[in-house]
Amino acid sequence: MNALLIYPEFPETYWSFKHALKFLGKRAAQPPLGLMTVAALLPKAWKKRLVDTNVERLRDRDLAWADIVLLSGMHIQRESLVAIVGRCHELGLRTVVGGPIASSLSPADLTADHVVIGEAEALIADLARDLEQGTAKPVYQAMEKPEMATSPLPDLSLIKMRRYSTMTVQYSRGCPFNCEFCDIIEIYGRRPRTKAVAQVIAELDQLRAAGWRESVFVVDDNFIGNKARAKELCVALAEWRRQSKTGFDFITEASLNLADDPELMQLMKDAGFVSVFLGIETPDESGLIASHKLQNTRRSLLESVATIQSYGMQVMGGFILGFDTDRDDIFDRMVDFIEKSGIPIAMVGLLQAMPGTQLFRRLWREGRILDAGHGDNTDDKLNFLPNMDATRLVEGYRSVLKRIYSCEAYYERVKLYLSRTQPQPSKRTNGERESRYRWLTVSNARAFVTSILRQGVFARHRWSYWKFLLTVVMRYRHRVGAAMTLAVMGYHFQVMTRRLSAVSSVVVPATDKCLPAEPGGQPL
Ligand code: B12
Ligand code: SF4
Repeated sequence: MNALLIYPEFPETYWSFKHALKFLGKRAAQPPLGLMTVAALLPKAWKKRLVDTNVERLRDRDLAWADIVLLSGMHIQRESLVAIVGRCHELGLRTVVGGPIASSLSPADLTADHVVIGEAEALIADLARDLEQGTAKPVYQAMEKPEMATSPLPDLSLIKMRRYSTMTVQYSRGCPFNCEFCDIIEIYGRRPRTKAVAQVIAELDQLRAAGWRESVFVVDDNFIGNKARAKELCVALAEWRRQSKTGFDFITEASLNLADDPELMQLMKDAGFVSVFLGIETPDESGLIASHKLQNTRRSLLESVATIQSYGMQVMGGFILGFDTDRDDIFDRMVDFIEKSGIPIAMVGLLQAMPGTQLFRRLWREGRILDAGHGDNTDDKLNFLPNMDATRLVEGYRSVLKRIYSCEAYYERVKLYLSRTQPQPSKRTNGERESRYRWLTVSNARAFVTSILRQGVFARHRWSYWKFLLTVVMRYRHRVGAAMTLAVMGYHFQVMTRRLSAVSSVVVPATDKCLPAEPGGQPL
């Protein structure tokens, strides 16, 4: 069998980082690890090719080569996915769709011949056999959450590595918490399952052998879901960095209770974690309680963020507007919080009721669901009827983005973050201080020059940019690399915010368009 694996295109969003990636000469942030894993699970005798349409074109001759097409994706990639499936069907090619999108939308919406819901490890052998024999079923649903020990070394040979800014490895799946709006726990479960440490080290060795030297994103749903296992990995990572003399910088996602564990933060620092994404969601405690995000309550959120930053880790934050508990003052409170947090990359989204979540089920019971949504919470479209007046909510959301991504406000946050991460002797490499110029890779040097031209010469806000650079050089010389990277990221957010603000009309959902709520059932 010739198996063609295809990753559909992402639309341009806050999360695409598209305008920043151009500076680096990269085409996408990360490769499709799901498809690379599926490829490694398929029979050895099959020939495999992978086309990520975010970094290359899908050519007719790729399709002509294939006997079967396997696609993966998130909800947000639906439009591109359905178009590719249609193109395959015109050529008489059979299609299989898997990945998180298969958990969010009904098989009929995906239009593929075969849909696989859930993780592939336990069911791929059956699927491959049925495809070979021509007896494949329309829908395969994983009945269990496989142990991660069964997850293979992803097939790195299939991707064009240099076109991505970050490589990815996965240590665990699942999260022990219970946030109402979250679909992670519905798809990957609440029991964190981890790979063996040796599996992750093998993945890093593979990346190193392929010549990768830049950042690696540990794409866990919650890296500290099982703290003991996270510590075990950190110790091994620090040792691996020392022995292999490879200074990968690691990025990951974690819950805010990371701030409660100094040992874990120190181990993460020693292992080379430079950045962590936290779901903060809202400064309003009643919103946190109502959405069951209890791990963020009974604490000072600002202090927790500052504690994590003090271990040299940049905090990126996820924020949500549109909780039922939000009042008119939520917009000012959100901006005030973000300003004080020193979180440059603050991903503020409108609440989305993702199909399959507890939130979706509740709102549907309450007759407030409009549709299955579109998978992107950083545009301004609502898929449910909010408590607050919808126009007020969308306008308030736009105003928050405008305020936090104005050049001045953004650079102030970067400076605040830099001030909290003063140079400390790093224990990363056997007590030696790492080279302060390690960040100066070819792509970073290219980004630096492009940034000077685009942001320092041609941009309207060039004076804010120069003022920022001057402060960095005078006060935070040890963090020039981090500061430049953030300046470039800021450019992406500024472009996206300008676009969103340019849309003058607010599309307000009509109250009579809600999906009918039938007792006992679910719409999807
Ligand atoms: C890294 C990551 C990203 C990266 C991009 C990675 C990439 N290139 O795809 C970044 C940070 C850019 C990103 C962005 C976004 N992301 Co994201 N992301 C992740 C994360 C943390 C890891 C993805 C990964 O590599 N997983 C590892 C692989 C091995 O797992 P997997 O893909 O699930 O694959 C397994 C199975 O699904 C299955 N499978 C997968 N594909 C296929 C195909 C076939 C044919 C078969 C048989 C099986 C199969 O087998 C695999 C092995 O078991 C996931 C969470 C997660 N646990 O996956 C969220 C996740 C995929 N992201 C999500 C979202 C919502 C987004 C955003 C839309 C954010 C937003 N709020 O707007 C944006 C969209 C990007 C954009 N341009 O706008 C959601 C998707 C939900 C959904 N139902 O669609 C997830 C699940 C997180 C969540 N909160 O629920 N993301
Ligand atoms: S902490 Fe994050 S991953 Fe865990 S349940 Fe809450 S939103 Fe989901």
